[in-house]
Amino acid sequence: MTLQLFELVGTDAERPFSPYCWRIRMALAHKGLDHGSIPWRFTEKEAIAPHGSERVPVLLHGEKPVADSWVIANYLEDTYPDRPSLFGGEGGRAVGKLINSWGDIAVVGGLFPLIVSDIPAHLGPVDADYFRTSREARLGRKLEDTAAERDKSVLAFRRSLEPMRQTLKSQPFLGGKAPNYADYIVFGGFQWARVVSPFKLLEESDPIHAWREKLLDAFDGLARNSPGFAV
Ligand SMILES: N[C@@H](CCC(=O)N[C@@H](CS)C(=O)NCC(=O)O)C(=O)O
Repeated sequence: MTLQLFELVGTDAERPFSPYCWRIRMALAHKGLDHGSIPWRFTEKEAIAPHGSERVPVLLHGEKPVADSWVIANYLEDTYPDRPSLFGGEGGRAVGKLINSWGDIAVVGGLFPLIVSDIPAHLGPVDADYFRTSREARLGRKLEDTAAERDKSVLAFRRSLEPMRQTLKSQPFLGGKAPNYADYIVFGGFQWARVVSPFKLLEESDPIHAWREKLLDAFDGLARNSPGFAV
């Protein structure tokens, strides 16, 4: 297999859950590129260190490593220009950079406190310890204390998505008539949540819910068929 993707998993190697790895899973499907998957766990730093990264996703193209989801998306776009475009041109790529930052900060960052307490149950003991210690240091409190507020804090998260909601009122995808990498950036966060947490993030009446359903079904249900909670 020419393309191999290191993907974050826990005790179930068939349950990849990283939001950034999901961006690349969707991007590879969009380009119609077959690839292998190398399951990777939080504490297996030595497996990716030789490829110059402490984090996943890392894509191996033959011997060549490419790390960081945004860098990988650009690499795929430039290496396979004859395949369906991830950005729809240079303007789309430039605005995609903004969506990437928004996806990291508002979407992944907004989802994090809502679902973080559900993640350790998916990890083996060593990874669960690492995860709890590192994330509690980041949050400045126990994972469970964050979870205790989530019925209230989800309302602020939903409100923070208003620019996207307004956009989806007049076009089916962030990419326009069809999804592109901008959609996969945001969807990666929702798929991360779906894989690890039964917590309900969106009301059924929300246009973002309908958008998420369409992306769950994309590429023959790539995301829907991956293990997760039906929320
Ligand atoms: N900016 C990076 C972020 C990658 C990232 O944070 N990956 C997480 C998994 S979701 C990771 O590998 N964490 C390792 C750790 O926490 O030690 C990207 O877009 O690829």
